[in-house]
Amino acid sequence: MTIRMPVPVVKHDMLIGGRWTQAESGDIFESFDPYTGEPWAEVPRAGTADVDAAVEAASDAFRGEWRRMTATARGHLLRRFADRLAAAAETLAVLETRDNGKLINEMRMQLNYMPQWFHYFGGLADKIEGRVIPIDKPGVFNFTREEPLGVVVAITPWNSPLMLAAWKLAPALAAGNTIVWKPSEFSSVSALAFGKLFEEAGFPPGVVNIVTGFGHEIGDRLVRHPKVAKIAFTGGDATGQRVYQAAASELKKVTLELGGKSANIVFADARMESAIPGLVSGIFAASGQTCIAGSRALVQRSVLDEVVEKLVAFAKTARIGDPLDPETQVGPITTLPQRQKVLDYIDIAKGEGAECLLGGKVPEDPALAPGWFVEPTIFGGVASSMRIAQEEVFGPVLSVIPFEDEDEAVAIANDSIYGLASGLWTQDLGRALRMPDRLQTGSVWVNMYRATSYLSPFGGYKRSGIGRENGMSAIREYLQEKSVWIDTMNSVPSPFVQR
Ligand code: TXE
Repeated sequence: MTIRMPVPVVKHDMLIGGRWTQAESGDIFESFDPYTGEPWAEVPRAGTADVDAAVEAASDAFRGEWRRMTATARGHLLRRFADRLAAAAETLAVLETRDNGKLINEMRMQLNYMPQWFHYFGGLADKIEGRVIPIDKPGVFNFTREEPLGVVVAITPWNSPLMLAAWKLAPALAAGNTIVWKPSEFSSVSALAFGKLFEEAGFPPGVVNIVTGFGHEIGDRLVRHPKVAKIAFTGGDATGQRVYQAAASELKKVTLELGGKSANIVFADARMESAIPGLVSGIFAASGQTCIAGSRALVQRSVLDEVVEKLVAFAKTARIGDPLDPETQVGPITTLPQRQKVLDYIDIAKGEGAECLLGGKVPEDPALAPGWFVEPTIFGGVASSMRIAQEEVFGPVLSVIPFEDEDEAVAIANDSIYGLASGLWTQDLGRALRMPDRLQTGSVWVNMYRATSYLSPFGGYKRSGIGRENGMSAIREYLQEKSVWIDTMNSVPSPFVQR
């Protein structure tokens, strides 16, 4: 048990056009520490006037020095940012943990890894090449250019605030776009510290702007602003749908990453020493607040009793506590409404007849009472048709669903509106190669879970999203191709016939 020293509440500014500023209205909102349940920071509550100012600044920056900079110089800036980020990793990790309650170990891992995104995409900046097309028309030279889109709006959630922003900002900047970033109203503090590093690295003013505020107040203006070319969004699917509809009405491009209901499938031939911690890490790490949470454990019936017994025994040992304490394994839920949503789903599962095998409530330890905790919870007796097996809870709640054979495992795994990720535990090589072809998800992990990299594409099938983040595919999401035609023969065309 750690004793936290109280920290003074700090008032932060947001970043618009290279200026650190309050909202035009002067309004602020409080950011809460989910472990203490107390406000610990004050953040500007941007309104539409601030959004307009940020988009104008990004639009001016897009046409200014940034646009004239060589791709090599742009890449160099991104790599300089990566070095600044590496130096600030520990400070940022602590800010993230205070603001969103995720484990310090997890945030350290994310922050120490994050510079790679800026090194990798910085390296790609000057490798974006057009093509010369062997065009079929005599006397014509045809080539393509890869051009940035313009102003990109990045809208990010609270669960991994900086990592999910890095996945958008690094490729978007490498491609030559400018940014207006709106972090979640539940986790804006680390974003503002991140913004300072762009300044230190030497990015021209207005290339990266950060507006803090509520999605329901400024989200629509951000998405619909006529000078915004693209929206890169991570969040819930209901909000994603709203963003997509607003973007569609203005014909804007989108990348959407919208969560899931991922199946973590254990076959009887699995190495149980790996599979059991794999199931636990899939759901209880990050208190289940990750888009790739393996919230459905599909277990082959012949080993169901053994797996459930070991799973419950292992999960029982998880240490719940202060997320800033490196010994803690399960931290609080980031937001109060989210905790209520998790508790509501626990009631729904009980009402549907699922059997609560572990947890299912707020911890009784009085030391944890001020924080927004829910105990790691495991339900047995779950049928795939139940709401607890179909809907994203985004909390430490695991549903165990039995299956007989491979066909049934595939049918249950794919019985979801989502398709973000799946996990598979088996020692059968044929099955390890066969199953990824049958699972309708953007990522499949075999004998591992919850791995992502700047090198490998990430995104969803079905309602889990549109487009890909990370790897070579990601930079294409922020580029548009232009075809240039040049007559090389001074020919005199017939005005009435298409060339
Ligand atoms: O997310 P929202 P919430 C899921 C999870 C969770 C649910 C709701 O199931 O319980 O979503 O969480 C901004 N126009 N995920 O309400 O609303 C908002 O300010 C434009 C999955 O916290 O999706 C924030 O910056 N933007 C997930 C961002 O959208 C709007 C991560 C995400 O918030 C907006 C988080 C609007 N009208 C939650 N309304 C994942 N995929 O990892 C809100 N926003």
